[in-house]
Amino acid sequence: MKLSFRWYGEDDPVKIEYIKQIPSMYSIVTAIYDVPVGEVWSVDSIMDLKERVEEAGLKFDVIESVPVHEDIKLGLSTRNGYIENYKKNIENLAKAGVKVICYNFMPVFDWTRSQLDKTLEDGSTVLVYYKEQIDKMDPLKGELSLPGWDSSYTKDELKDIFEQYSKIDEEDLWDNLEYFLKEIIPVAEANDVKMAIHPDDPPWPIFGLPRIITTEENIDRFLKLVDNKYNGLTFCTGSLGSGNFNDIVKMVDKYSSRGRIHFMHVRNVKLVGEGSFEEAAHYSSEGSLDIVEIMKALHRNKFDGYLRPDHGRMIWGETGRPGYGLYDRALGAMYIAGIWETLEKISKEVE
Ligand code: DNO
Repeated sequence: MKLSFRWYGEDDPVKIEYIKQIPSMYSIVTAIYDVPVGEVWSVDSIMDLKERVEEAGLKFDVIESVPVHEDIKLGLSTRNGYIENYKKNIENLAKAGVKVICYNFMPVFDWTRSQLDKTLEDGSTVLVYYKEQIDKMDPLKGELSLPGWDSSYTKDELKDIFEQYSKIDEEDLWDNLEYFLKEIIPVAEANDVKMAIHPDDPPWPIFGLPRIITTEENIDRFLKLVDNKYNGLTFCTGSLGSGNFNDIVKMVDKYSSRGRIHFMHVRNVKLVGEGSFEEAAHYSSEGSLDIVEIMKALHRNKFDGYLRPDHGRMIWGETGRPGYGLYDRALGAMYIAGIWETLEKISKEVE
């Protein structure tokens, strides 16, 4: 297991030097943020980023994300140009030694929550998703915008994209994903870069838009679209775990034993009624997931991919990017590292 941490570059209130101070931290997960979705990242900008990460004493192995242009998801005739650019990005990142690329195939919106700063009893704040609040939201009206969303769309553009998606159902989205994978996975393999799709968060359709990377059945289908280890997963425990229909420990066991998990996002989530959830501290009893059992499943399958603590609460007066403060993610990292160290020791004692 290679412990890593997401860093948003120089604009991140969390300094890379602070990340390095977390014991056993191995690598940084980052991206080039100032290039519009669908365009090619220059080799120079990638190399500069690599240098900055390595200067801080960390590895530059994982990119999260190289976003997929909406025309690819929609299957428009313009997709081929964007797919060519995507291949170029894989090649350029491989030149810098990148080993894993995380991406997602969620129409229009990435992760979605109804509130980013819900105060818990202990005074910490967390991201929450309350179904009744989401049901009242209309992304086409008002100034609704969340940090995971691509804010470059105007309301008119958004209307236009929604209109195009109204002609697309889940099966079309599967076809468009398959088309994309058949193009890019051979390039990823030739460049020894593992592609790792991030599941949909939350794992069900939102705002009438289809979502498909949601359940065990669908992930099985996804892996078969191109049955090659370069076509793999970012297994996000919190995203998939927001649906009570997903047995997270079983899924981690299954996909890690098959060598299809290249990147783990580990966080806890507390299910609070049908279709609603609150994010929680990593510690198992704080949420609905058993983090120890998840780590045990990875350990028994000799997981040697990358793992990062995922969203944390805001604690100790920290302010910053919702979900991506330093303190609670660092606590999560140490909790995970502690479980792993214990499992390593126990397995050596048994031998
Ligand atoms: C949320 C993240 C996601 C993830 C993308 C991958 O915190 O896990 O935004 O980066 O879905 O493309």
